[in-house]
Amino acid sequence: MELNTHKADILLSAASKAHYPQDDLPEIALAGRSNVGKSSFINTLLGRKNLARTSSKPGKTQLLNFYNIDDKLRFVDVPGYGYAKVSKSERAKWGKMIEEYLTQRENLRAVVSLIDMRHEPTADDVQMYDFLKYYDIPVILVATKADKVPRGKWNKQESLIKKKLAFDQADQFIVFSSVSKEGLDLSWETILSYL
Ligand SMILES: Nc1nc2c(ncn2[C@@H]2O[C@H](COP(=O)(O)OP(=O)(O)O)[C@@H](O)[C@H]2O)c(=O)[nH]1
Ligand SMILES: [Mg+2]
Repeated sequence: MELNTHKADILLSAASKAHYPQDDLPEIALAGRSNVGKSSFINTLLGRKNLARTSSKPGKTQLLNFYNIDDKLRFVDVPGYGYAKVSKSERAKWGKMIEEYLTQRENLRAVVSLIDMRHEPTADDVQMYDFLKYYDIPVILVATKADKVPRGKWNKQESLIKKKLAFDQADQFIVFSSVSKEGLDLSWETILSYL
């Protein structure tokens, strides 16, 4: 597929399926803990500085953000999980919104699941991965902030993450950095393979 990745823009934000785009363009969703580097990943893939907002104040976005890429593909930015300072009812609303999208959206081709490469996956990370596997949703595991991990430790961190997740070897694992652009080409290649 010929894709002009620079022809990208935010299309709309939605909280429920009544507001999702009404066509059959393929969608790749992005999920991860607040602050894992999700917005940075989107910006890096699209060669933009600030299309998806990056911030050090996590937990702000509470809607699904749909990005249109060259009228051929959409990224769907799922609000980050694991942010402590939200109420129980907010968390429940968030859960319903995510579940509705992930389990009912026919356009969905794969989920890019982002995990901080520096640490062992959290309980929330494991829960998200289990959820995706349970619903048979293809996962692209992106280990973020690789520039903060010495290269000599990459294999060890990869093993640690895979073990904790009971990682399915059928899924792609990508070491990524929005600073060094490590994993950029492989990320695109993998995403395009699901379209
Ligand atoms: N060193 C480094 N910092 C990163 C990387 N990706 C994101 N960050 C930083 O991590 C923080 C959170 O990033 P952001 O993309 O907003 O995370 P989000 O909450 O998951 O959307 C910001 O300060 C980013 O600059 C990366 O690959 N390397
Ligand atoms: Mg973000």
